[in-house]
Amino acid sequence: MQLVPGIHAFLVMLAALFLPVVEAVASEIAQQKRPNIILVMADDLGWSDIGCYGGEIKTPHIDSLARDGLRFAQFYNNAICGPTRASLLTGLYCQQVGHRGDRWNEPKDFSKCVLIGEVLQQAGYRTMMVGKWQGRDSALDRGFDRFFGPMCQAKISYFHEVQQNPYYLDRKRIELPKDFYLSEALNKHATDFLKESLAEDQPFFLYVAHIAPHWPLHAREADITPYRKQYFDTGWDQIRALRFERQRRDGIVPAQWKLSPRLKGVRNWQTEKQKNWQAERMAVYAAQVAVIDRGLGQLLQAVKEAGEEENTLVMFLSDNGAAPDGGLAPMKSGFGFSMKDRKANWRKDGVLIRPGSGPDNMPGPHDTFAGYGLAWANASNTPLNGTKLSGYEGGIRTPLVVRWPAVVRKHGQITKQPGHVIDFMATFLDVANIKYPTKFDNRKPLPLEGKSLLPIFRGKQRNAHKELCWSTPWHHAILMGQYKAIRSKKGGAWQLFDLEADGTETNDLARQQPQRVKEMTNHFAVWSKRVNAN
Ligand SMILES: [Ca+2]
Repeated sequence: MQLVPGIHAFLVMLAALFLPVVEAVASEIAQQKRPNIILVMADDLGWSDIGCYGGEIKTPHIDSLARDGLRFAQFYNNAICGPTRASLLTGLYCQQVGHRGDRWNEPKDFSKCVLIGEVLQQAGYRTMMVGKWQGRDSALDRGFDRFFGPMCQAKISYFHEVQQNPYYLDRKRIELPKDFYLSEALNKHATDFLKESLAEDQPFFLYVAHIAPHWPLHAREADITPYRKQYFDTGWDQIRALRFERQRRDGIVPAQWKLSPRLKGVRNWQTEKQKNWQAERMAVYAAQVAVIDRGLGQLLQAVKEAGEEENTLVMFLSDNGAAPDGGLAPMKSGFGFSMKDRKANWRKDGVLIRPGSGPDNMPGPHDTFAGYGLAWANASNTPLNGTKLSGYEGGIRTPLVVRWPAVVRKHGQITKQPGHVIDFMATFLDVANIKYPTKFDNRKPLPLEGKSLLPIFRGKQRNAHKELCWSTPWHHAILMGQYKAIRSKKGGAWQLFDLEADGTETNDLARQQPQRVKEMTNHFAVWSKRVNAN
């Protein structure tokens, strides 16, 4: 009988010996299960340019994310590069970290925030970034383990180094190879970083901040060719009609919405005198979008080959709506370039730019500098009203496509739940099971403004933001439930739109519902004061 307790004691002792090992293994498994995160952001891409939001530009890889995952029909940014990036990186309204609609992408007041790379890095993630870094310091000082891209302090060229945009690989200043093309270089370095990470056990965060399809219109001839005839044959009116038709068919916009009218100044395509030139502008832009998609394809292929598809969260969005710049008619100058000032000191190699754009100076080549203009921006944002810089939906609404097979189970979903780039920080911390820090180094970050999107990924209803507010370069705006109030920063009356019935903001309800306008604008005033907006 004595033997039994002895064995029992022995077994207890054995279990006690192994318990830490068992726990360690369990914790290692939990550690391994933390998802990888890939975030790809386009720059100045319109709401409907990609195929899965109605566009005719070939984006098979972005569309594959939609097919296997989830599209957000009402997701928001801050209408311009820097403010969107500040919110994306911090989970705060950009005004809270010192932004007032200006161009720098990083927060100015670091005492009040922590960056997404910093938090993920400290929690054991490998953090990597390629692309648009507009800070005056290195991304490696701001929470990233790896970096490739330009320190953007001036207008970019896709083909050459510009004096004030030096390129870095991590902290090393690098010279660009011959036959350089910016988006391809970003694709290559993103894929290289990704493959390095996939070879290790550590979970990773890869942030691909493309600069395309932001002007200038620069693309390789082989990428432009497939689009030239299509845009000449259709024109912007038909492109808008076709995109709208596909959006309604696919359920990305409700049937009762009306197509927003042409933006002021945009003419009927039939009366356009320079169809060749106009078509070329959109064809070059489409080529720039196609290169982004190709890069995503390379990333998805690497993830697939490593067998990491199931546990990798992939997201794609744009930092603001399509940009209105570039003019509506041929011109002899633009973007600071003219015959009097061809900016010999802009490009590092000193090659002069052929200023302006027109039938005798087609966009696309390395020595041109052009934008596609308001008419095509209008088409890029189909069916929404407004452009980049604006508080209308065409300025602030972005596609957001999400694939994460382990969590987003129902394929091809479209959610109407609203979200905002302030939600990324909360989302990434939630999926990685990390607590938002109350203290980081010597900083005391403000409480998060964003809310996790994870419930939406899981197919559930999340508690919606009570309100979302904007102070964009042109407008003040507030969204509460299905209603949005907006006014010009130059003054004038508030407008009110029911976005559920009228997402294209064609029917102003302010006169019919003055009480609602008053209530919403009171909320806006409180927000504006709280975040110190202008
Ligand atoms: Ca932008």
